Amino acid sequence: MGIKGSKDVQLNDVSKIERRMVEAMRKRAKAGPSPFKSFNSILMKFPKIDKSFEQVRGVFKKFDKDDSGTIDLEELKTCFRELQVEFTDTEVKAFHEESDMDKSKGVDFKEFIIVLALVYLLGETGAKPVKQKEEDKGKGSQLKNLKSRIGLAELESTFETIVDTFRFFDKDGDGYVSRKEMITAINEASPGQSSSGESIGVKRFEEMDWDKNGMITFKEFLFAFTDWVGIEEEEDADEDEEE
Ligand SMILES: [Ca+2]
Ligand SMILES: [Ca+2]
Ligand SMILES: [Ca+2]
Repeated sequence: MGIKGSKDVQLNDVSKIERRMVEAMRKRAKAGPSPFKSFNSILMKFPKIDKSFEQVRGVFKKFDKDDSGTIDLEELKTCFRELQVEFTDTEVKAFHEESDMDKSKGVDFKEFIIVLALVYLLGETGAKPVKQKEEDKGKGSQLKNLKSRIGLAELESTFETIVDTFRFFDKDGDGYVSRKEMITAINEASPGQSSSGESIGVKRFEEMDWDKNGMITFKEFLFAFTDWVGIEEEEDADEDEEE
């Protein structure tokens, strides 16, 4: 009687990268609570975050060799090679697929930020041993390489800020933001207006839950976050939904 392990079905559908990402978030949560105490303190970081994302645009353009507006798999392989981010071809392909949110077979600028964030987070957890050259020993993780190569010193702190923001929402530290957690966080941001806080929370949650599975992963969070801070696509400006 009863089907054993039916709860695991969903987990099996989760990609390896997503699982590693969830692990990375859980590890952070164990280390302590988010330094952010209010949503307002997060909002104050937005201009700085936006600025560092804009710096990534130059990197994106550099690796979009054919100027197509997206980075295809071959271009991403070149990118990783030149940044000396050491992942196997299979892994680069997985990163590419994982970050291609709209499954358009190319990584656009916003999706490229996801690639870099995944590289940063997963490189850092040491989930996979990284071969380091003798002269790089002691200089640290892949990100250090990444950072020095592309000269984006602010990107590391931006990713940290966004991870801390995610952790502000992920109250129970399980590596996902649930609908309830989103509503709680939004309510904290506007105390005394619990009914509007709740509907805003639901709206934000639905915006962020890209695959509509009832959980927000860090990837989904980051993807929506790039809109929050005001990144704009160069060509087709997204039509804003009515508030
Ligand atoms: Ca391209
Ligand atoms: Ca959670
Ligand atoms: Ca989801």
